[in-house]
Amino acid sequence: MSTAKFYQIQFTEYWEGRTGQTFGVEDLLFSRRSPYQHVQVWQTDAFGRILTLDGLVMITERDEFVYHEMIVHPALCLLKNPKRVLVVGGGDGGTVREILRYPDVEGVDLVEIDSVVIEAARCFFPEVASAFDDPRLHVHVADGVQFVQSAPAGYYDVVIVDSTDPVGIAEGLFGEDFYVQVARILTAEGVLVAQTESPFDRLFQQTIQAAHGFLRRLFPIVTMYLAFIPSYPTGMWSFTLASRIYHPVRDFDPERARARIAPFQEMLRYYNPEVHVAAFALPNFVRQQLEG
Ligand code: AG3
Repeated sequence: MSTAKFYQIQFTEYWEGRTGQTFGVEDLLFSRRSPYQHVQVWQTDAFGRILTLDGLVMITERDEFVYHEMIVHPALCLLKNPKRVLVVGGGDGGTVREILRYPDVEGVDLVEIDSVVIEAARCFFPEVASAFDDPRLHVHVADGVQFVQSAPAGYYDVVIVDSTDPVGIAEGLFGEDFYVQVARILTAEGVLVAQTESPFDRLFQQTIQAAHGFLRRLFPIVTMYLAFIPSYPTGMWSFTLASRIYHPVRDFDPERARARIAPFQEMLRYYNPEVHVAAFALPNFVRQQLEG
């Protein structure tokens, strides 16, 4: 027998019919059905460890930095001095890790519905889950929709929605009622960021279009920006940033951003002030989708 590696075991995330991305699996490290979803951790050849929920890639060791830096730093560098941040979803801890890099952030609430996700991340992705012991972090194992409903008005400087796809448990996190509440709990200068799927994938286009429609009624400024995430369906990923006062490009001060990220600049592998501005430049087909 040859000793060459032969990946007879593969994992595929399908995103359009039978089209998808296949990962060579060396081992299945964790597999548990929580009350909400099937949580799995795979050891793969090219992407290192991968966390999937119901067969959808959430994070990989190789490219999680792109998603986590890009869901956090545009908003945290747009504002002068955000102190209170809410993360809905994001139980793997990558988003709060990036937020807690800012010394002047005073408190972060992380609301994750599924404790198994937190457990799997802490066990198999220590570098992603590295901020869980920060005293400024408050973890709530709870339903994000309910949490937001009972949170005080005008409290958070930034709300980040780090959800899975808009199917099943995460559907509410793409709905109008939820964002009405998000708008209520943000400060006047507050900023909302949500992951909004791939503009290239036809599956969720209508959901995202509809979300932009009602967000425009709730916030004067609603923008989309992009990042390259090779392990996600199509590799082209979008985030939506909404705000009442600050426009993410027109009101962005690159020098101030540079000063804000200076204490941890060498940790950043994707975000910089130039990427910030460039990420908001949208290809024509994406612009057209948003114009609906
Ligand atoms: N949030 C997942 C984004 C959606 C990925 N979708 C997919 N693979 N079909 C990731 C959570 C990271 N903190």
